[in-house]
Amino acid sequence: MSVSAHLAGEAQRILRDNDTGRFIKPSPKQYPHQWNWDAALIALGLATFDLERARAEVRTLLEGQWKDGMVPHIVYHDGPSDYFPTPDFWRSERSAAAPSVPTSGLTQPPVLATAVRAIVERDPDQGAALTFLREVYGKLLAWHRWFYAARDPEGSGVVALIHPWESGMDNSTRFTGALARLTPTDVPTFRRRDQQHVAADERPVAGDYERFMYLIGLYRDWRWDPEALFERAPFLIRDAFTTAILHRANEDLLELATSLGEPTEEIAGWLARTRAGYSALWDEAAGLYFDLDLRAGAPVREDTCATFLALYAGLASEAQAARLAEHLRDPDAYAPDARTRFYLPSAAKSSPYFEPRRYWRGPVWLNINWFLVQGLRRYGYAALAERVVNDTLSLVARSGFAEYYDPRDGSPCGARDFSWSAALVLELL
Ligand code: 9YW
Repeated sequence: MSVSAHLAGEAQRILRDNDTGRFIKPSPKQYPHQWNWDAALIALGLATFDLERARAEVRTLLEGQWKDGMVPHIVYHDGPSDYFPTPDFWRSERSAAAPSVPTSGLTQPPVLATAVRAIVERDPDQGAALTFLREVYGKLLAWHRWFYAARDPEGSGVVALIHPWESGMDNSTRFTGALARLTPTDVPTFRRRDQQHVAADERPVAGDYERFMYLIGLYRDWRWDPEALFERAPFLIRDAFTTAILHRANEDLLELATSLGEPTEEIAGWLARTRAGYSALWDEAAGLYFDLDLRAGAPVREDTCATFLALYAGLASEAQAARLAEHLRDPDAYAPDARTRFYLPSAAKSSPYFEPRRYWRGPVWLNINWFLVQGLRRYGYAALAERVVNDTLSLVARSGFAEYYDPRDGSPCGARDFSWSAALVLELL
């Protein structure tokens, strides 16, 4: 059997093993509920071999959608487990917009419309594909509308996060400054449970975790009201990463609208708004995109993998893309050298905060590699894209489908048999 046939078989096995029947868990033990962008990436991988199962994953995620359009970051279909936060910690029922199924009160990067487009376009039965699309289209549109209304009420074109968890990159080095400025008071009582299945030095430090809980405590007191959150949240960051994913998802949503004969003006307006606003994040001297910390009133001058998502979204000019590609080839920043052997460390090696095994502060993540590959191909950097694909496949071949990997030696970190790692390898093969 060829190496790729073997990897594909293993990847499909992991997705089947993590399938609870209603949704696919991110991993066997660590994350026993349905996560938002995990579900979208999983659906994308499922669409390579089982379209019906891919559609089901989208439907179950959307069961958690709030009445105001937000698709939450965790949906607890089966109630509590040994994962913390438990459903009751969020107090989401304090919001009139919450659905009947228990969910978190935050959102996550909106990859879903991109996955839905793949599911629709790959279906040989276009009649069935359009029936499915009609069922979900309005929900996707409502979520994107919520993003622009709730998280960019000022119309800047760049959406803001109220919690690091919303980026999906919880303890990224780009949040270190903003988190350090918080003084947690009245933190709800909690007991961390994330270290029971994964080594403590591969997880966020205690100070970060306390701040994550502090923010949730405030927001649940404010009944998860989007206006109050935007006005008062002590953590408010206009995020280059989420905005790039949203922009790309809007390109996909526009295509889907066209195939249904739905109006496209509103989506075209969002695309124009983000295209105009995103350029404000570019720092010409550094040659990088930086988030904007609205509470500090200053750019977040941290070099992380998030900067490359502008390529995925088509938001960079040719000249900006060339600077980013040059940066990718720099061994002091991201390129493999004597210190690291694999693309793409999640934070630049030159960052004082770089930690090669600690979660989002240095390890390689396969979803980030997948976004990067799409972006490099989009701008014609085919050789660099192939290098990232090869690194991704050799990580999996040597260390299995881990949650993340140490870029120095490719050893596995975090959970094993991780669903989006499996799904995205199916996409890349
Ligand atoms: C946690 C499920 C989620 C991902 C996030 C990742 C992590 C949950 O796991 O967050 O408890 O730390 O950071 O991106 O969606 O895989």
